[in-house]
Amino acid sequence: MKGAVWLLAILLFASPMTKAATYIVDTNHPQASDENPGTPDRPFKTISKAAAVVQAGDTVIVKAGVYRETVRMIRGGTPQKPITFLAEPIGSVVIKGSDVVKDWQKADGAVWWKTGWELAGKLGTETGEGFVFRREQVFCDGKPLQQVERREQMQAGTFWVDIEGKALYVWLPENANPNEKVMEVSTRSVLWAGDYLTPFVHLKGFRFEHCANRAQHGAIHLTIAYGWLLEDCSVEWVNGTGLKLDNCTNIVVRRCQFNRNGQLGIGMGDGWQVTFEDCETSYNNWKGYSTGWEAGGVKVAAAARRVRFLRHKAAFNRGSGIWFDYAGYGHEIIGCVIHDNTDANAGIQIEVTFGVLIANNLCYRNTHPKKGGAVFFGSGILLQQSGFCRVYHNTCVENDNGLALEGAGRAVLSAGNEVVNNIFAFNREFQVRVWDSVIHRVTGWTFPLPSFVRDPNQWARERLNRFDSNLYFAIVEKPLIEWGGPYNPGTPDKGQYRDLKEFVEKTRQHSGWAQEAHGIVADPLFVNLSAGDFRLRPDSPAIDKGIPLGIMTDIAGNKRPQGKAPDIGAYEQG
Ligand SMILES: [Ca+2]
Repeated sequence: MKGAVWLLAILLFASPMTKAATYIVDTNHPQASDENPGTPDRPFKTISKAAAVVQAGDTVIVKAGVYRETVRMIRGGTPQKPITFLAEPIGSVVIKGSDVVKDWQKADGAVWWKTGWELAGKLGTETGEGFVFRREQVFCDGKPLQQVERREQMQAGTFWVDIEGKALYVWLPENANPNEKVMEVSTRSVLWAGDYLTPFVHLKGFRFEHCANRAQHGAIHLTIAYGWLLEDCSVEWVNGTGLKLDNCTNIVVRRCQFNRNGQLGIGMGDGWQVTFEDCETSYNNWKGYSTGWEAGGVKVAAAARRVRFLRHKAAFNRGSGIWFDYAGYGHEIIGCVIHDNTDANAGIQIEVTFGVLIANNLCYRNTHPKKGGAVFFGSGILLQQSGFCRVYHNTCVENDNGLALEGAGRAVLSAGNEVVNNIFAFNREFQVRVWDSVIHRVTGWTFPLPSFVRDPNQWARERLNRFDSNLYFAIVEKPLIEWGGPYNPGTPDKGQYRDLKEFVEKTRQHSGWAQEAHGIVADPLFVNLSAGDFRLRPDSPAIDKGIPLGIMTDIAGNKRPQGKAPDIGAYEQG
């Protein structure tokens, strides 16, 4: 016994600096104060206080409540000793960018106002329509009011900011009195921030709301940060972007929702080794930012490398579901469900990006109004000036176009893409649309070949894009494939094809090898098309018609292949 006490004393004495601390934050505790030591009996009042004192290896437990503050990390952890912030219980801690505003004065009629209002001035030169230049948000009992541009546009359910007069006006639903409601107005431009001085931070179970961030800025905003883990968090009803990762590396985001944000769910610029697992970005861009600029579910811009979206959901956004744009490579989009996005360039949009694996995804009912003639928009999957992408085992249904591949317009060529074992069915315009002036005359390749290109000579020969073993079906009598498109100067196989026989023959005549030698045209026989159940019926013609590609599971996690060969599409039925 005595020996054990001595051993304990020696251990404590030998490593006094490595003992991890646990701090408690509990804003609703009667004794809560930032002058406290952060113990259960004498907890901190704010999360910011905990962030100011934590060291590597420490844990901060935040108790249920609303926290109206910005947390800026000062120190970080290490791989072995991360700093952990834990909401207890999960989902009970709401970090809000809004403040409660009281003492409204009556202006006239049902309109009330606050004078001396100076929050957000004009925010810059972002493109878009409507009120994208301002970032106030007003919530009445948790429900957003709609912003109007001029006083005379006010009606029940709206607010207006008089910039020059420095006043905030509200007109509540049912002409209610704001002094009898909980009125929250967004005032903080970031809610949690970290950078290269604060690596290895874990956040678990927090909700973020009401941030007055501008477009392209995240309510959670990390700059050159690394080693962060976000789990079971959500960001909703912020003015700009939910989560922004600027040049971050080795980040994991798991089971988080970034929904109902003004511009974008998730934004990234540069960075590498970032994984999103089982996350969601839906109902974003309610402010109406330009969807040709940056808005919708996800946009990963600039030279990001190896960003992975696994089992991601992106639905009902105004804008593309997942958009990779410019000079990135090595990404993966696997097992995702991307649907009902409007004003969507595509469900999955790959722009000037290389070596992306796009497998086992469902892309359905994504649409675009196509004002201005970008006819390849509204596609389930869109590859623009992108190369060496592998598009395997996807199911693209009821979009404007199933898959579009655009090659012209930039110096970079769309070449070396493989589109194999996909279902393109019930899309309204074309099942596959290849708009490409270069597909038949590929010239120099300026990017290094991806590592999965084992035989450069073979790939040099096949720098043409390869389509094979896809299933096509249209309900109306119209061409399935548009091949060549108007950019094309005219090659023997350019044209619109209603059946694959002619397509196989024409492409074989032109290039010496056939596209879609194993393709089929048939109703895929989904379990329930109108209910969005795109599993295959036992009598589906897609069963066992795929080419083995090394994709060992399907979208539901079932083993692939089963039976004699892989099934075409996202599901392996048997
Ligand atoms: Ca099979």
